[in-house]
Amino acid sequence: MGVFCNLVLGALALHGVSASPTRLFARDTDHPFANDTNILNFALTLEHLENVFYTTGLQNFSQQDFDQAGLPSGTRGFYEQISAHEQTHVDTLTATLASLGAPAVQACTYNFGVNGNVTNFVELSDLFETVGASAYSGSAHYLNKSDLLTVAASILATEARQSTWINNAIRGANPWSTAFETPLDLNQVFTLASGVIVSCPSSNPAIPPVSLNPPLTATPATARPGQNVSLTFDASKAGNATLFAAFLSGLNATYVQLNGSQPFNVSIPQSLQGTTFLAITNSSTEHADNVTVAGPAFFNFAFGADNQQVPLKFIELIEL
Ligand SMILES: *[C@@H]1O[C@H](CO)[C@@H](O)[C@H](O)[C@H]1NC(C)=O
Ligand SMILES: *[C@@H]1O[C@H](CO)[C@@H](O)[C@H](O)[C@H]1NC(C)=O
Ligand SMILES: *[C@@H]1O[C@H](CO)[C@@H](O)[C@H](O)[C@H]1NC(C)=O
Ligand SMILES: *[C@@H]1O[C@H](CO)[C@@H](O)[C@H](O)[C@H]1NC(C)=O
Ligand SMILES: *[C@@H]1O[C@H](CO)[C@@H](O)[C@H](O)[C@H]1NC(C)=O
Ligand SMILES: *[C@@H]1O[C@H](CO)[C@@H](O)[C@H](O)[C@H]1NC(C)=O
Ligand SMILES: *[C@@H]1O[C@H](CO)[C@@H](O)[C@H](O)[C@H]1NC(C)=O
Ligand SMILES: *[C@@H]1O[C@H](CO)[C@@H](O)[C@H](O)[C@H]1NC(C)=O
Ligand SMILES: *[C@@H]1O[C@H](CO)[C@@H](O)[C@H](O)[C@H]1NC(C)=O
Ligand SMILES: *[C@@H]1O[C@H](CO)[C@@H](O)[C@H](O)[C@H]1NC(C)=O
Ligand SMILES: CC(=O)N[C@H]1CO[C@H](CO)[C@@H](O)[C@@H]1O
Repeated sequence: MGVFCNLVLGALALHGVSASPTRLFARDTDHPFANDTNILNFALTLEHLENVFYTTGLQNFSQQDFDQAGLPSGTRGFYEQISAHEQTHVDTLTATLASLGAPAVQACTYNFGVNGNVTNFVELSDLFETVGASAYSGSAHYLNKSDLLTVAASILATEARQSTWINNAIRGANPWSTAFETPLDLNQVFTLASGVIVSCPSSNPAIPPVSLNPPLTATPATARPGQNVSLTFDASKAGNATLFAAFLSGLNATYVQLNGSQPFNVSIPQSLQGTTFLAITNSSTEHADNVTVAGPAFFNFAFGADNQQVPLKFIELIEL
């Protein structure tokens, strides 16, 4: 998976590009086995990942490491607070599952690819918080009990604040993307997270609705709106269906039909800004897991107060 960090502002739709608002999700039709305990375990899987990431990251990186990398004063202290929040999220979801009489997943083993470089840690934290907010947004509609929805919404808001602090206060870019966070469906989230998961305890309860999509590789990593990316993925299960590059931004999806053969060349729509996910679908009107063929990939088209492109500080790209 590539994490791309660029931006541009634009307005005009391109030829061959259609934009449509995301459908309002209908409950349980694309994941008929999703239920409250499965979705809580799905969320807990992500919280464990974040918790281990911050706990071990703060063990690995001293105040001096943060200072020497030129990170703003107070950065490590705020990361300590985030780390405590993630532990609390783990504890709360675990206790909630226990109260429902359900087993809770345990932490897995991970390979974060940080390689002892604190700027890689910052870059990945931005990805995890952003994907976390998208995961809660996209899975909320599977929850059945309204009090669980309140817990999920409370965690979602905190993940989004953490993401804002990282992208804006540390990295000098936009604190938000559009008027809406981008909801991701279950397999889409798991596909992104799986890049760092090595293995999970065999005792973990299965999460029946969740599986992996084939990964999507988009190059060059530095492409931005108005520029082309070259897309490759395993299309062996896609049959002869016409495929689309679905750029997911807020509640909008912009579909570009793929022609010819791999690698597909696609121009990134000018109108995109901030966090954008790119999934390959076999539909030009919807983009839930039941029509996702590969991906998503993650882009961060960073912008400033004047809506113009800004570079992200400290690191532009990390490959998982
Ligand atoms: C693929 O072909 C369709 C139909 O001619 C066109 O609208 C679209 O822009 C093409 N896609 C690319 C990436 O060139
Ligand atoms: C995919 O699932 C959604 C509900 O999440 C449903 O509205 C849609 O009809 C499904 N699409 C297909 C092609 O099955
Ligand atoms: C949702 O809750 C209702 C009432 O509590 C229950 O009848 C139904 O089976 C639940 N559905 C799921 C998918 O858990
Ligand atoms: C959800 O489904 C799992 C099986 O995947 C089952 O063990 C569990 O009891 C179900 N939970 C609820 C709340 O229905
Ligand atoms: C911290 O270092 C340990 C030991 O090398 C490693 O397993 C872990 O993934 C690292 N964590 C982060 C966030 O860099
Ligand atoms: C950390 O990675 C960044 C981006 O690849 C690089 O610019 C920087 O020199 C690295 N720092 C160290 C201490 O290796
Ligand atoms: C795909 O198209 C080829 C050539 O038109 C055909 O031979 C093949 O059966 C088709 N495959 C499927 C899964 O429809
Ligand atoms: C959705 O996309 C269209 C076309 O790019 C754009 O005009 C519109 O402002 C977008 N809406 C939102 C809510 O982002
Ligand atoms: C960029 O992609 C478009 C299709 O979206 C294609 O028409 C154009 O030739 C490509 N440009 C380059 C420089 O590859
Ligand atoms: C579309 O993709 C989904 C997910 O890979 C697959 O289950 C479905 O069969 C595909 N539909 C068509 C018409 O190719
Ligand atoms: C055939 C073709 O147009 N290839 C291009 C696809 O996109 C990449 C990235 O922009 C270009 O480097 C290729 O030349």
